[in-house]
Formats: sequence, C-alpha cells, structure tokens
Amino acid sequence: MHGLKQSELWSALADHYNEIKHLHMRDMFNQDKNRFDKYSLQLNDILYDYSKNRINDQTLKLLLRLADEADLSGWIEKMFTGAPINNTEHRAVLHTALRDQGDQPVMVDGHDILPEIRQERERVKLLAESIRTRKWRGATNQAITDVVNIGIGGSHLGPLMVTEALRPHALHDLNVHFVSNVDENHINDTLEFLKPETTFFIISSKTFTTQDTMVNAETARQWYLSKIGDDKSIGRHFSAVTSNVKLAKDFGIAEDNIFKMWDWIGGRYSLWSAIGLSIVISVGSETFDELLQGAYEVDQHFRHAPFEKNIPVIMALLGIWYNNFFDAQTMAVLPYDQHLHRFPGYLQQADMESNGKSVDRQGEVVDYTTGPVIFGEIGIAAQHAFFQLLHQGTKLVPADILAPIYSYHCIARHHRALMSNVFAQAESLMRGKTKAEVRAELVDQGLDDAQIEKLLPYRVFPGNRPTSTLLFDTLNAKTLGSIIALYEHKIFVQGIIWNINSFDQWGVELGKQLAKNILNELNDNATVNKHDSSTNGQINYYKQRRPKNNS
Ligand code: G6Q
Repeated sequence: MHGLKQSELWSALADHYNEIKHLHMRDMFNQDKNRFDKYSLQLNDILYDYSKNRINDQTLKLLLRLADEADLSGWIEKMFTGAPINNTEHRAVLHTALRDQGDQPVMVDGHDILPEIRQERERVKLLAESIRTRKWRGATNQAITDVVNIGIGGSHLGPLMVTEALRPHALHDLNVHFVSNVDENHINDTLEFLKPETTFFIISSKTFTTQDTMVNAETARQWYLSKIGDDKSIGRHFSAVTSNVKLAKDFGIAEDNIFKMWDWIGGRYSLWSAIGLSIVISVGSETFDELLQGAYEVDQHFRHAPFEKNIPVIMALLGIWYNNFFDAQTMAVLPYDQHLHRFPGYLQQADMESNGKSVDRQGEVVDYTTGPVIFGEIGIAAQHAFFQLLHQGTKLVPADILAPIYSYHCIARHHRALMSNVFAQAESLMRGKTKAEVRAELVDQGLDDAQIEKLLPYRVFPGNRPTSTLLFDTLNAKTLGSIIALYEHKIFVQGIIWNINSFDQWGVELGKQLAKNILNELNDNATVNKHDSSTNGQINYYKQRRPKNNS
C-alpha cells in the first residue's frame, strides 16, 4: 500500500490506538471470559495463543484490513508462483519451492524448477548417508568422524540452529561443527582436536567470494594438506554448496562434491536447500524430510487459510500494531526449550536482514518505522538476566514465548518446573501487580505501614506487557520446520504491509565491499590518510602495533 501512513485505514488505526492504549489486559480478561478461545489458533500440534495482547475485535478487524489493502493475497500468490518479487535484484523468492511436496510445477524463466530441486536433494542425501553409514572413506580409507561447515550469515545460522535443535537425532560418533568467524580462533579451536584423515569440510557460500568464508576455507585446505600432503585426495574431504560452481572448482573441489544453489533462494532462507547438507549429515535424510514436511504444511496454511485464522498473518499484524502504533522498537523471542538456544540468533538475521529497510518498493524513504530490533535468549536464562526490564522497565517489549509440552527425555520434575515458569511469566507480564496486591503481600510478611509505604513503589508491576505463546507437543523435525516457516511468513507479511523488499540485503553487501578496500591498506606499513581521523587513527595504531613483517 503506497502512502501507508496517509491512508484512511492508518488514521483509523491511530484513532483506535488512542482509544485502547489505556485499557489494561487484566480488565480485558476479566470482562471477556472467552478471550483465550477467541484469540488462539491451532495448526497441527502447535497452539498459538495471542490472547495476551493489547487487542480487541476492532483492533483485529482494522489490522486485517491492512492485509487486504496491501493485497497480501496477491503477493502471496506472486511469491509462491515465482514472480520476481525481489525487485532490486530482479529475482524470484522461492524457498517455498524447496519444501514443496506437491505435483504442480513451479516455473522460473519458463521452466519447472521442482525436478532440479529434487535431484539436488537426492545428491545431498546420497553424500550425507554415505558419510553417516561410514561408507564414505577419506584419503587413508578411514570413515569420517567430524564434519566442519564453513560459512557465515545465511550459510551458517540456519544449519547451526537446526542441528542444535534436532540434537537428539544426531549420531553419537559423528560430530558436526560450524566455523563462521574469520577470527582465527574459531577455526583453530575447531580443528585443534580433529584429524584431517577423518574430517570432512563443507564450504557453504552462495557466492563463493565471502571473505570470512574463503579465508577459513583456505586455512582448512592448508591444514589438510600440511598433514596429508596429497592434493588429489581433497575430493574425499572437501565439498561445496554454492551457485558459483566455477570458483568452487578453482578451489579444488571435485565437481561431484559441489551442490547447487540458485539465485532465487536468499541466504537467510536457504537452510532447506543444499545449504542444509550439514543438517542432513547430522540428523539423517528422513529427519530432514520431516523438517521440509513441517514447513510445507505451514506453506499450505499460509497460502490458503483465511487471514483471520492464518497464524503468520496474525503474528505479523500484531508486530505492526506494536511497532507502528505503540512505538515499540524491539521484540523479544524467548524459547523455553534448551534445544532452541540458537533460535533467537537465527531469527535475528531472518527478521532484521529482511525488514531492516527504510526505502520502499518505489524507491521512496518511508515515513513510518519498519522492522523491529529482535533479541532473545532461552527464556529461563533471560528471566535471570533481562526480564527485569520486560517487567518494570520504561520500554514496551512485546515477546514471543515458545515452549514444548514434552521434552525429549521428559523427566516430569524438570518439565513441570520449566512450564510453571512459562505460564507464570506470561501471566505476570500481562497482569502485573497492583499497589493493593503488593500492600496485602507486605502486610502478610509482617511489615509495618512505614516500611510498606517505602517499599511499595518498587514492588508494583505495571503489567499490560504483551506476549504471544507458541506451545508445541515436542520439538521434532516436523514441528521445527513448521515454526521456522511461521516466522519466515510473518516476516514476509510485514514486508508487504510496510511496502519494502524483504529479500535484498544491501546493508550486508556494503560490509563485504568496505572490508575488501581496507584489507588492501593493511598489506603494507604505509601510513593511511584516506579516511576520517578516527578510522585513519585506528588503522595506523593497528599497523604500528603490528607491523606487517611481524605477522
Ligand atoms: C543472507 C545474506 C547473508 C549471506 C552471507 C553469506 O540472506 O545474504 O547473510 O548469507 O553474507 O554469503 P555467502 O553464502 O555468499 O557466502
């Protein structure tokens, strides 16, 4: 919707915000006993409870109109059918095709891409299964015990998050490691305890030019060659996932070990492609198929469910409600399942790289705020860290809570303790604690009036802090696939309503370009003076402290 802020609907939402902003959710729950039934949705084993949000029927009605006025249905069809909706790069956006289980063709540039996707997936599975079953032999005829994925950003965060989340499915005698940082500590710490004879590398890079990844890949190759000394055997120990087959071949990787990526998959949406090779090696191809199935079912839900029953649409609209009307600048993601400990980091990239944009699809600077700052942590850990600010700080931080009904081992004592926190935190963020409640508590504790008056202000909790909760049966691959896809589509919906392109990342490209230029300046001892005084100062200080010959 062009001129979003000037639209009648936007004014109606702003007026509605003024009417509702003083209402307390505690009162809303008291007045409407059906709030939970009304404002929760279920998809397979996932319950989405959004009743603890500062909304009523009118809010939803208006927000849903935002989706209609932005022609969300039209955009959804454009995405699923391969229209070039990534307008600044003239590309289709087809991560949904990677998990498509249907038989309808998905056309890009006049040809159906499903056969090549499926063919590439079979190749990935063949390699992964041969490593898992110890059929794949290294240069000295030993089986592989360690796999190292070298990649960064989208070629790292998704596979890392998923392999951690599906840890219980991993083989005990096959370790999968991830190296992303160009800081030598990362690769050195990883290789320190590995043997080249039993190590297999995956160089994951769509472009095969990303500095961090290529420097690490070169170090890995040198490490391998320094111990094995046989260039030809590299084919037994190195693979690549890339859309730049030529550069991967130039690096020395055998063509059979190169897996394709396509330009219609964005890095942060690529874990479903061959970029997921490390996942398949870790958890096996059947588990990977379940991950795809879970995502596919959400794709179907997103494409066909009416918006008022469409979980990603509701998630997105609530985000817009807080972001644009309550002026909330952040959003917290709080998984209570330990295996989701990399989920906040993953989501941070997925959301912030997609919707951290300030220019709309027509090239105009927007006059409204777009993507929020996403942050998060395992919920229990966060309770003992930053929940203080969520409960009593001056900022409104809407939060998503994710929790399993069953953990893998399901020791009831642990799990009930965990869930008591999930329910208690969401309840108290919503209800808060009034002066009267605090006073009664302190009277019970035997404090006198003077002591009570002194303590009272600090012990009051304003409440009215929104949370949405995703409860799922257990964190199996299918459910994980569904959860990831819910968030991917939520991000998409917000991008459409904000009229921005969620699928480019010029901000990331800038970093790649700048570092390349300065790298040249670090290659000698000459004084640098091309930059501002701070940048010159830092570079020259670095060069003095670490002259080139003193490597
Ligand atoms: C993701 C971004 C970015 C990218 C990395 C790695 O959507 O484009 O995070 O994934 O910069 O890029 P390569 O895979 O090309 O090395």
